Amino acid sequence: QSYKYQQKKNLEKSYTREDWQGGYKSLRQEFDYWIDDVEGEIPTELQGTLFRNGPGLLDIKGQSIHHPFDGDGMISRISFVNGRAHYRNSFVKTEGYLAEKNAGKILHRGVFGTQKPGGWLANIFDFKLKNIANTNVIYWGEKLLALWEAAEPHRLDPKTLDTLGKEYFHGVLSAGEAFGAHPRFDPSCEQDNGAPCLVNFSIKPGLSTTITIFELNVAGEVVRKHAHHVPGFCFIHDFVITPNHCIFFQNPVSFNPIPFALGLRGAGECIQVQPNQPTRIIVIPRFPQSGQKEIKTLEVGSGFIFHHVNAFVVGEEILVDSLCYDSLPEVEPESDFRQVDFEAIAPGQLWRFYLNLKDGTVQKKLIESRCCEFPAIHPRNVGRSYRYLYMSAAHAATGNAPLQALLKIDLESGEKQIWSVAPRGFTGEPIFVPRPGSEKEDDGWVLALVYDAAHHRSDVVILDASDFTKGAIARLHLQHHVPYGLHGNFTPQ
Ligand code: 3ON
Ligand code: FE
Repeated sequence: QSYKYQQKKNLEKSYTREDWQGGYKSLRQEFDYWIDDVEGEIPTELQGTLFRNGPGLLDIKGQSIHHPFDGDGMISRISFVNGRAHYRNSFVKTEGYLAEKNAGKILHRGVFGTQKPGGWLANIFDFKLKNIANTNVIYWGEKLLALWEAAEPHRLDPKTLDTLGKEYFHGVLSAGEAFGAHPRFDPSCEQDNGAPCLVNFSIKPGLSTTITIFELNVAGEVVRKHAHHVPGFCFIHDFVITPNHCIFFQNPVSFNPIPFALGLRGAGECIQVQPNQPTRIIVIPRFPQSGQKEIKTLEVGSGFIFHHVNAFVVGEEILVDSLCYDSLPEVEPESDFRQVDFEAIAPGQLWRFYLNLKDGTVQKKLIESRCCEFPAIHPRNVGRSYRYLYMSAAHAATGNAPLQALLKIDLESGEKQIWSVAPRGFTGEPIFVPRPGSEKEDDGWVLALVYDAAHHRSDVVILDASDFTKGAIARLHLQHHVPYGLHGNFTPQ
C-alpha cells in the first residue's frame, strides 16, 4: 500500500529530480554578449543593472563539493539598456578559487562539509575558512562587493567584473573580519538627515557571540559601528531593521565542534536544531550613542529561520515577517546533495511575528503554508509597513519541493497570484524594480533567473509586478545555464 501511495505521489510531482539536478551543474565559462534571443519585449523604461551571485562551481575538476553553499561565488551581470539586455559573468577570483583552479583539486574545507581529498586524516585540525564570496552582491558607494557572511567582502570592477581585492572600508574591518551577506538598505535614515544608508551585521561565533552592526552612508563610508555580546552560539544568516532597531532571531541550535575539529564534518554540519528550545529574538538599538536604550531579548517557540522579509513598528509592537522551517535537514558526511529527498524535509513557510516590546511577549501567525524562499519587497518599504511581497515558491500548495514558481502576496487583501514554470522550469530569487516615477507599491517589474531543464539553459524573466496572471512580459534566453544562485540586487545605474 505504501508503494502505491509513493507511486501516486510520484505521478503528481511537478518536476523530475533529473531536471532539477541540471541546475546544479558547474558553469566554468565566462561570457560577455548581448542577449538576442528574447521572447516578448523588454520595457524601455527598465534601465539599470541586475547583479546576481551564487555558487558557479559545484565541483573542482570532477571532485564534487559537498553542498551548494560551499560553491565558489560567480557574479552574473544583466544590464538593461534602451530595451536591450547584455549578459556578463565572472568568478570572484578569491585566493581559494585561484589556488584550486591551479591545482585542479580541492585544497580547502568548506563550512558545509566539503573536505580535502584523503579522508579525515587530511582534514583534521584544519580550521581555515575559504572565503568563497558566493552569497550576495551589492553596489553601494560606487563599489561592487561580493559578500560571504564569515569573512570580508571582495571588491569587483563593475565594468569588467575583474576582482580588485578584499574590501576593508578604510581599515574599519581587520583581516578576516566578517561582514554579513544580508545588508538592509534603509531608504531614509533619520540620523543621516533622511539620506539612505546601508545597515549590515557580522557574527563572531564562540561560547558567547559578538554581533557587530555597521552602518554605511551613501558614499560607502562606515559611519556607525557597534558591537554587542549575546550568550550562546548563534547561527544568524539574515536580520531585519526598522528606523530605530536591528532585529535578530537567534535560532534554537546547538554546536558540537568535535566532528569539525577531527576532520569528519564541516562546521555548518555540526549545527543541530533544538526544537524544544525557544528562539531568542534580539532587538538592538541602531543608535546607542544617541541615548537609545539597551538590547531587549524576547522568546518565542519556532523553528529555523534563514531569511526575513521585513519588519515595521505598529504602536508598541514590532511586526516581523520571516520564512520559517520546522526543522533543518542534517547534512550527512556521506550524502550527495543531488539525491535529496524533498518530501522528507520541512518546507520554508511565511510567518508573521508580533513582538510586544512593552510586555516582552511574542505572538505568531502563519501567513502562507506553501513552500517558499527568497522574499523581495519594494525598496522604499524596507523597515516600514508594506503591502506586497514576492517570493520564489513551490508549484504545489502543500509539501516540500523545488522552487518552480513566483508568488505575489497582497498582505492587505490576502490575494495571491502565482506564476509557475513547472514542470521543467526552476525559479531563483525574485527582485522587485520600481517603475521610474511610480507611486503604487506594485508598479514595476519582478526580475528572476529561471533554469529551463528542457534546454539546459537559464532565462532572465521579467514580470509585471502589478499583474502576475498575464505571465512573463519578456523571457530572455541566455546561451547557457546559470547554476541555482543565492542573492542579488538591482541598481538603476
Ligand atoms: O554561525 C557561526 C558563524 C558563521 C557566520 C558558524 C558558521 C561557521 C556556521 C558561520 C558561517 C556561516 C556561513 C558561511 C553561511 C553561509 C550560508 C550560505 C552560503 C547560504 C545560505 C542559503 C540559505 C538558503 C535558505 C538557500 C536556499 C536555497 C534554495 C531553496 C535552493 O536554491
Ligand atoms: Fe540568504
